[in-house]
Formats: sequence, C-alpha cells, structure tokens
Amino acid sequence: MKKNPDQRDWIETLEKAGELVTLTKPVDPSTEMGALLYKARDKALFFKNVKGFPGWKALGMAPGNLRQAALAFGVPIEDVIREFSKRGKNLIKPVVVDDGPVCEVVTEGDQVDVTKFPAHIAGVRDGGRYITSGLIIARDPDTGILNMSFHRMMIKGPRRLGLLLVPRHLYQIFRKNEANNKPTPISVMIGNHPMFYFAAAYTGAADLDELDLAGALLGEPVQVVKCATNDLHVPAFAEVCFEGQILPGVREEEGPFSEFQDYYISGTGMNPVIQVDRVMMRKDPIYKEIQNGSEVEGCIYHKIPMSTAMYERLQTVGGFTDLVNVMILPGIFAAVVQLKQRFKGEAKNVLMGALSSQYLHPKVVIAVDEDVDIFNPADVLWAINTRVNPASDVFIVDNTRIHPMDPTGVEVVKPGNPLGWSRMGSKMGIDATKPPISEPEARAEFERIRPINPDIRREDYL
Ligand SMILES: Cc1cc2nc3c(=O)[nH]c(=O)nc-3n(C[C@H](O)[C@H](O)[C@H](O)COP(=O)(O)O)c2cc1C
Ligand SMILES: [Mn+2]
Repeated sequence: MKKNPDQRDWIETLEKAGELVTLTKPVDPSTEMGALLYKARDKALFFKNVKGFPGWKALGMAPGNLRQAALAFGVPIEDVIREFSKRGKNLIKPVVVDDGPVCEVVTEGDQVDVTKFPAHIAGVRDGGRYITSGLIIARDPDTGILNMSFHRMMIKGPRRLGLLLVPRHLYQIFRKNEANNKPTPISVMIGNHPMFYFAAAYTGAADLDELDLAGALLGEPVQVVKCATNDLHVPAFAEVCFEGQILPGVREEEGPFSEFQDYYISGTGMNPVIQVDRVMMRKDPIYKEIQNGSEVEGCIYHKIPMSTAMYERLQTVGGFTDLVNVMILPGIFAAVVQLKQRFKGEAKNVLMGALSSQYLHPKVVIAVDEDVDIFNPADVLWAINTRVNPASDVFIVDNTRIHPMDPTGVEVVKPGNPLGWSRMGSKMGIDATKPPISEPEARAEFERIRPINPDIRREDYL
C-alpha cells in the first residue's frame, strides 16, 4: 500500500513552494523558539538544531498563514472553504496496518519521559512547556465511536500532563467515564500532514470520527496502527504518538497559556490530568510546535474548519442561500460572510445564523457581497464604510452566551464547574451588503468603479 502523505511530504511541499526557512543554529525551545514562531507570519520554520534536545528536529508555523493553508489543499485561497466542504462529504474509514514509522522507537511504563519532547514555551506568562500539537483520540463509552480533537497539554512531569477540556466531545466522553470512576483511555498524535489538524478542529456531530474526516481531506484511508495499552489506534505515519489515560476525579492547577485570541485568558485553574503509559516515535523524529495566538498557526487551524462548518450551515438558512464564502477574522470572535442576496432581509437572517452557530466564538459578523475581497481587511472596511446605514444595518443582541475566553464578557460560570465554563456578553450583526438582486435599480447605485481595460499590463509599457 502507498504511504499516506505525512509531515515530511508537507515539509517538501513547503520547501518547493519557497515557503520554508531552515534554521541550522541551535534554538532554545524555552526562551527563543516562541518569539521566532510568533514573528514568522510569512514563512514556515524548520528547526534543525533544537537546543537541549539532541536527535530532534522541529517544524512550526506550517501553515502559518492562509496562503500556506491553500497550498496544503492545492487550491487558490478563495476556494479552500468550498474544497474542504466538498472533500469532507466523502468520509473514508481508516485501515489498520501492522507496522509504521511511528513504531520505530517504543518506551513504556517507568521508561516514559515526555519532558524529553522539545515542546516550546509560547508566551511570557505561560505555566510551562506545553504540547500544543497533540491530537487526542478517545472512544465514546456508549457509542464506541472515536473522536479526535486538539487539546493543549502542560508538561508536569515525565508521565504527567495537565489538560484543558472545553465542554465539547472529549469532555463528554471524559465525564461519562468519570461518573463511573473510570479513567478515559486516550492516544495522542503529534506531527503529521496538516489535513489531520484541519480535521481535528472541525466541529461536527458527536458521531463524526475525525480520523474519517482526515481520510476524506487526504482523499485516501488513514493507515493506523493499533495501540498496545488500550483499544484505540493512531496514524502510522505520525512522528510521535503516546498512549495514556485521563484520570477520574483528579484536578490540578493548569495554565495560563497564550491562547488563540492573543490573551492569557485561557481557562486557567483546576483542570484534568493525563497519565502517560507508552510512547511511540520515529527514530529521527521531527516534532511539531504550534504557536497559538491571533494570526499564527493555531489560528489557521481554527479559521479554516470553523469557516467550513459555518459555510455548510449558512447555506441552509431560510431553506437556501446563495452563499459565496465565509472567513473567520483575526481573534476569531468575528467573521465575514459573503453572499448573493436575493431579497431584502436575507443577509440579516444569515447574520443571525452566523451569530448562533455551533461556535460560540463569533460575536461580530459582517455580511458582504461578491465584489468585496474578504481576504483583504481594508476591502471589508470599505464595504462597512460605503454600504452600511448604521441606523438600519447594525443590530445588537445583548445578554447572550459568548466564548468563555472572550475578555469582554462577564464570567457567569467559572472554569472547573461540572457544567463547563461560561461568559455572557453581546452579539452584533453588520449588514454591509448592497440592495438585493430583487431591487435592481437601488442595487445599480452601488456598482463599484472599474477602469477601462482592467487586464492591461504595466510591463508592456516600460
Ligand atoms: C490550535 C488549537 C488548539 C486547541 N486547543 C484546545 C484545548 O486546549 N482544549 C479544548 O477543549 N479545545 C481546544 N481546541 C478546540 C477543539 O479542538 C475544537 O473545538 C474541536 O472541534 C473539538 O473537537 P470535538 O468537536 O470533537 O469536540 C483547539 C483548537 C485548535 C485549532
Ligand atoms: Mn468530535
């Protein structure tokens, strides 16, 4: 069987496209790497020499921007969301294989030492070194269905990790097991093709196995190897995997952590704990660092799956909308939706849908037409400037549940509460569309200027 595309193939793709910078001098993951990653918004970074961690290399900010994300999908930026949605419709089940590069080096029990992973410190106030690129695979004890999701893990000791569980699928699985005083068996994957990361951050129904979605995005079944200490499996072409358990009835201080919105407000407090039982990795492992924050790698993994899930949902508002595109804006608490509005009022319905979707994050959503470049914030601001009548095109809904990491909200339920953690705030829709297709005369007033001969080339006149 042909191997799955993996992190090494992705490094090659980046290199060929001129998107990779290789750092050959020693870089300290605790004091130097975070800033190098945070500032590397133009290029992916390949660390050949990780100070204090002989034998390891590391990759970060890959993808660090939407251009590189589009490269991973092999389509132009404007088409990424539609492409994700199209591929995601054909889920492909993993196939079990006997062996894979991730099985090359195995440590078990007291030999295990995750402090040897070259995990970096992302920000000055972070509680320690964090595994930021771990995708946790777990099985729902009722349905038997697997789940794969992103979770930060704070390194506390050779076999001990702190964990943040925002109340979604893994949290539900963990709570079901904990109610019976049982540990939650988990397996964790670190370092693979970006499609694994995009799949893990997509919010679907609880019965979606995100490894099936990773297969769909790759266009082939993910090859997995069986784990030894639990009944889970992990991708055979990952760089590093480990097995362990989330302990029932145990909570310890965890955080703070540099989060996606560019703040340290991050659910710091008494959070669950993982015990690590077994580690598998390649003999020449390439670790994966993910810098979180606004407009860095962690944000790219949020933006694309969130935009896709929202795009799929908003197509059905009012039965049907002629939706063109969706993109989450910096900080993730805002989004722009692009549509061809047929009737007056349709854009506002879409805005209400976007403000109350499967995601708590968006509190400001802007609707624009097809003639606005949603990847250029200046163009979106132009649409707000020239197409919004504030008295009739802006609405605010107060006292709504917003994302718990949004500092503008009032914390009504603190982290550690069994129900989860919650903040209350408000939501705003901005209808920056021009009059709808059903009103051609009014719409014509908003025709954008265009020069004659738009394809003319300056080079031909030098
Ligand atoms: C870079 C990144 C880091 C994330 N870190 C966490 C985390 O620490 N805890 C958490 O609960 N969710 C985290 N998430 C969000 C979840 O992975 C995401 O919502 C996912 O859809 C949840 O999976 P589920 O739908 O199967 O519950 C993170 C997402 C990204 C993109
Ligand atoms: Mn899930």
